[in-house]
Amino acid sequence: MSDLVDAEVAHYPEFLRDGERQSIFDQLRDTTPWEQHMVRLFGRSHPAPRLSAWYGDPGATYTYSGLQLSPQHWTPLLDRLRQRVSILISKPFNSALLNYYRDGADGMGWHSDDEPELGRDPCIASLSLGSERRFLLRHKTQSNLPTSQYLLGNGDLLIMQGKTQHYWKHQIPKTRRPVGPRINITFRYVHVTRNQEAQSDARTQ
Ligand SMILES: O=C(O)CCC(=O)C(=O)O
Ligand SMILES: [Mn+2]
Repeated sequence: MSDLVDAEVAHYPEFLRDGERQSIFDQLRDTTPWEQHMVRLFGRSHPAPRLSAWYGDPGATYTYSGLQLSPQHWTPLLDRLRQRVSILISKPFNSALLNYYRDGADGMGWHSDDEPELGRDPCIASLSLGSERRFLLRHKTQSNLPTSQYLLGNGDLLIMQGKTQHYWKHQIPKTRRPVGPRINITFRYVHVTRNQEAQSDARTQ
């Protein structure tokens, strides 16, 4: 566990075994229906500097940057990874956001994973594959606290829980250094409202 104030962050380097990482990366890169979502920045819509896909249980709809994402069905691979992470930390997950950073020109700006459907004190489990990238955390109000950095390498798991999303923002900065592709999976638990459940029942009947 890190010693960051107002946060619970834990880094598990090499959570995935050396012998499985490449094939997991290849499968995710080649079989995921990647899309370039639009994101809103200062009131304007832009193509996100990365490719993404949303997976989850039926009804685990997620609103992200003003977008309503309906989940793809779990693949056997993603379901197995979800179970391994769940067993390690004894937490359930019903959805996953996949992000594909093709090179250093791709990244993700400062944000918190604090959408209302994630509820209070969400547990976010982030699994990284491929090239190592810097992951930064910045306190929202205490500007005297230094930015905290984790190097997320191939097969690493990072858990953020407790008050982390309330007090801290995080980002994957773009870089001019030559870096290869990276895929990140964030497992999340989306609280499905009754209304969404009814909609999803209606669709599956
Ligand atoms: O790529 C990462 O490590 C972080 C991804 C992230 O912050 C997110 O999907 O919300
Ligand atoms: Mn995030």
